[in-house]
Order: sequence, then structure tokens, then C-alpha cells
Amino acid sequence: MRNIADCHLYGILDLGYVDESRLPSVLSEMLEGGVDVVQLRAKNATESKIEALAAELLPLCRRAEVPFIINDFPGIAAKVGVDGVHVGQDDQPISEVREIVGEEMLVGKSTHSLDQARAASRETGVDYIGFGPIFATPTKPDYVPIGKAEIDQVHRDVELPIFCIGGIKRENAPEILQAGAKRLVIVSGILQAANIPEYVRDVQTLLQSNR
Ligand code: TZP
Ligand code: MG
Repeated sequence: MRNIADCHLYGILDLGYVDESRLPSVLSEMLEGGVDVVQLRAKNATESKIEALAAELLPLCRRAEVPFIINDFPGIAAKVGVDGVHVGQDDQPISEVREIVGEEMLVGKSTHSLDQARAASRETGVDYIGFGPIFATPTKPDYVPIGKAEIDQVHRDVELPIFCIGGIKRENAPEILQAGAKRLVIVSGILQAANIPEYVRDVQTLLQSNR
């Protein structure tokens, strides 16, 4: 299993973009392209549905040795035995999440400003952060975009792996990397790509030339 510090491209299976019947094939294409870490994000699904989907998708990630992370539900993450859980600013405190998932599981936290990123890095039990939205995005409306200007500073201030997120596409990835990003999350860009493996490979090539 890949270490989170060695992960540079984070893909999210967001049920807002993919019908659940297509999840296994879309995930297979993301893995074929070489995504490093995958999250299941299902904002409007029931817990039992998320649990069933996670149990179905986990073996595909295991075969590829790619960490599989569940958004929002530490209880489901623990029950299915996935590799991680991702929580937001308004979810349970990390200490409670850790009580549910234990010490081994990856725990990620969303941050939406430099101050939140610094705070998350001081919290015990956070393994990585998401930092965004960098740009406004329909995937996460109602959030004020951070912009590119603070990407460099967050990498100076925070030692955890930082995944920039929000409005990032293959087309604008170079400018995000130019601004100091080392790791990217792409949701709709990947899920709406005409050729997912090629899209993922192209972004990985950009990320690799940035190291
Ligand atoms: N958190 C901050 S922005 C975002 C999340 C979950 C959505 C990013 O989606 P997209 O489609 O890559 O802009
Ligand atoms: Mg959440």
C-alpha cells in the first residue's frame, strides 16, 4: 500500500458526477491511469448504500495497492476496513474520529484557509490535508475560493502532505504547480474526461516533472 506522502494525484468518486452503476468501471479507469489515492464521496446516499459501495470498490483499490478513503463516515470506514477517512471542518473532532477508526487508518481533513491549514497541522491524528477550493467549483459551491496566492505559503507553514483541490483540471494544473502545489485533487475533471486513463496519465506526467 502506497504511503500518503508518496501520493500526488488524488481522485474522488463523487456520486454527484457518476451513477453508482458506473463506479466500478470509472474506478478501474482511474486506477489504470495511475491515480495514487481514491476517495468515495457520496453526499446524498444513505449510510448503508455507502457501506455497500465501499465494500464493492475496496478490492479494486487493494489490487492496485492504492489507498481507499471514505468521506465523512468514520464508522463505515472502520466497519468496511478501508484505508482512510476524510472529514471536514464541521465534522467530528479528529480525536473522536481516531477513537472510531484507530491509530492505523489514514485521517484526512479539509481546510479552506491558511489558518485552518495551520490549525489542522497542529492537531494530533491528521495525516494529510485538503486545501481549497483554490478556484470556485460546482462540486463544492458556497465556498469562497482561496486563490493561488497562498499555495506557496501553506507549503512553508504546514509539514503534512497538502492536496490542493477545487476547480483543478488537466488544463490549469501547470499553473497550480507553478504556484507551489505538490499534490492535486481532481474531481469533475477526471470524472467527466472523455478518456479517463489518458487524462490521469497526463496529470501524473505534469506532477512528475514538477518533483
Ligand atoms: N473540497 C474543496 S473543493 C472540492 C472539495 C470536495 C471539490 C473539488 O471538485 P472539482 O470538481 O475538482 O472542482
Ligand atoms: Mg464532511
